[in-house]
Amino acid sequence: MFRVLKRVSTISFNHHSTINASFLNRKIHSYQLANGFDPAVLPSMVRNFIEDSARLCEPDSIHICDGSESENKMMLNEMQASGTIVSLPKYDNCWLAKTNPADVARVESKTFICTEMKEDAVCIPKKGVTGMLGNWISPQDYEKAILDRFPGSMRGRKMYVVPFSMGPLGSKLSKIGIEITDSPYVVASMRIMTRMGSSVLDLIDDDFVRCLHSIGRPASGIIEMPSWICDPQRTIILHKADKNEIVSYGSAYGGNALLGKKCFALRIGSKIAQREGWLAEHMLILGITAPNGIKRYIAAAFPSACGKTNLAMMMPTLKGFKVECVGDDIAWMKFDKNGQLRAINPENGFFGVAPGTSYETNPNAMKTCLKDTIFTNVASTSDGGVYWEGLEDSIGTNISITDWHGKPWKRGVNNTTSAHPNSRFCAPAKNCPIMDSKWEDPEGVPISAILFGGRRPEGVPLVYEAYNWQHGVMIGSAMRSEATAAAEHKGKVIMHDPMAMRPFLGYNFGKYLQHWLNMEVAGCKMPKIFHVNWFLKGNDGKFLWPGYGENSRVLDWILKRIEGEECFDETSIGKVPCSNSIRLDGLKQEVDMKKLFKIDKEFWLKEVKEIQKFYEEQVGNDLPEAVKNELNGLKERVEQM
Ligand code: GTP
Ligand code: SPV
Ligand code: MN
Repeated sequence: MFRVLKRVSTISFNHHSTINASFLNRKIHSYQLANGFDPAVLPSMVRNFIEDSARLCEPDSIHICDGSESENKMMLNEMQASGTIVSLPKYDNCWLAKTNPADVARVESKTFICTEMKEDAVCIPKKGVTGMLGNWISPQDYEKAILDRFPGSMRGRKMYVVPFSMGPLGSKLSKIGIEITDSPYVVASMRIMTRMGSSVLDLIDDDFVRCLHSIGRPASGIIEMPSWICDPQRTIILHKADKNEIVSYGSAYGGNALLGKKCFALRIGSKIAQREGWLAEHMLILGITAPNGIKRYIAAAFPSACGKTNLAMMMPTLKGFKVECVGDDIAWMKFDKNGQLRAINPENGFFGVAPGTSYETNPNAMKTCLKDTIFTNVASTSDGGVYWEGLEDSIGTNISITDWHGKPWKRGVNNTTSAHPNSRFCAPAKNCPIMDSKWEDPEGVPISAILFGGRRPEGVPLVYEAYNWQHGVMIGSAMRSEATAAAEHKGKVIMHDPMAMRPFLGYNFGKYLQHWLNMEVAGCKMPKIFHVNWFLKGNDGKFLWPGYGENSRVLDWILKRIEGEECFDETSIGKVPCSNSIRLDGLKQEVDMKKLFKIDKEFWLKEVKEIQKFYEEQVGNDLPEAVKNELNGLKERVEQM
């Protein structure tokens, strides 16, 4: 222990290295550079990062990724050899990974934001209350967490250097990162989810986000599942926004390990956005064309596993409408010089929830993952395909199923699910048949409306509109939703998930709300804000609204509102569709519009109380006055109902 600590104590894990370039060059060459890449061509900051990481993690060799087809093949071969993936011969270039059952979702409780002052990272909760809007770690504990885990963590392994761009290469809205990892699964996934490889190295200067990732090495020395090494006991995900630094240890799953996604594009991204005056949000972006030919773009923030991918790829049931996809998870949005809000999707692929996805609910997602896709924790079929809950009608009776643990599984016999509820497909965006022609436009697409929404089984109507921007910000801040399988939360409790950003905030939530309020300046065209809820349930526990493609009926009303049609009634909570303004023609099932739009005084009095409690206990003094006033306004209106 002492020996290790002594050795690493000479390394400062930061980018202010003073060692000169030629020395670094020699040091890097003393590792075996697996693909013969000449590190001399790299900017010194990049070399410093690689060198510091290599000295800390002690890999056997370093591989600087070029993103090529041949490199990807090598990665896939390596993973097949180690049993991390198996091929799915039913499709074209598709693969299935099964993880250690202890590494299946994001771990929010082990995700930290590091700042000198705690209140810069998180709101200070009321005495005796546990804060739920992010976890803070001190710089000292941050360093210690790294030194407790990383020294020698890559021994016997290859260290991959993954240069990637969040956003189209060269767009002014894009940002560059380098992820260092010892997981070929992460490399192959990053190649799908981001623009990755030599073309990024060509653009790189000293301004990039440093992402260090190791799957780790359990302290016990016992590796339970050699095909999926991880260290769940010591998993930790660290962010230092002012240093543009992300450090992740112990997990290879999704947002824990594909560091461009939640860690960079949302947590570090939201902090950069605050500094630079734009928004980094957990939002899908879609384009919708109405039968009259007018096209609008809409962004929507729903919490994890609450319908973003489905809405982003929707097949409208209303005739004459067309939806096209710009992105399904993250939006970076900035006002242009004409005061128009423009959005880019910083990602290059989809890491989508598999269960529930089918040709009935989301045919475009099904088509997207027929080739070049890595599936994780879904079930497999005897004819070399995939299976999950929701695909019951799509497989023949002669086909047998192997569940995500690798055990034989029979529907109606086994009382488990065949696929893990957070099982996913990782597929390139370009495979989606309805990608928008402007999805890679470096200028971004113009946003006309922002939707908030969550899983609310009761009380919250199908759709309502905010009275103005400020009211909309309050609605976003008050969002709540049923917990899902995307993180470690158990059960179906209704949790606060403001702006769908609770797990992804990069700084103090009160300051984040103030930043949203500050976006409203003279000369800017503020998008209209709506709240939607596809998840109302009847007394029988069934959804009251058919959802999926039928959500086009709600988008139709939203489009009418964007065009200024007066198709609304004013209520205490906001503007709701006036009677007959939501089209129901051609709907295959009866829907109870009364229940879908019921605004119950008792329910909303309770809701207001709950929001007030949330503000007081969780946000405290950091709550902007304007948001407090909006809640008071809501309270008064509800009391007068
Ligand atoms: P993340 O990738 O975790 O951020 O999730 P997401 O917000 O993209 O959610 P996604 O679209 O993958 O949907 C998650 C689950 O919700 C799936 O099982 C869907 O089948 C289900 N779902 C999506 N849209 C609807 C809808 O309109 N109605 C109902 N009832 N379920 C839906
Ligand atoms: C989410 O949880 O919101 C996801 C999946 O999109 S992950 O990439 O694991 O964060
Ligand atoms: Mn998401």
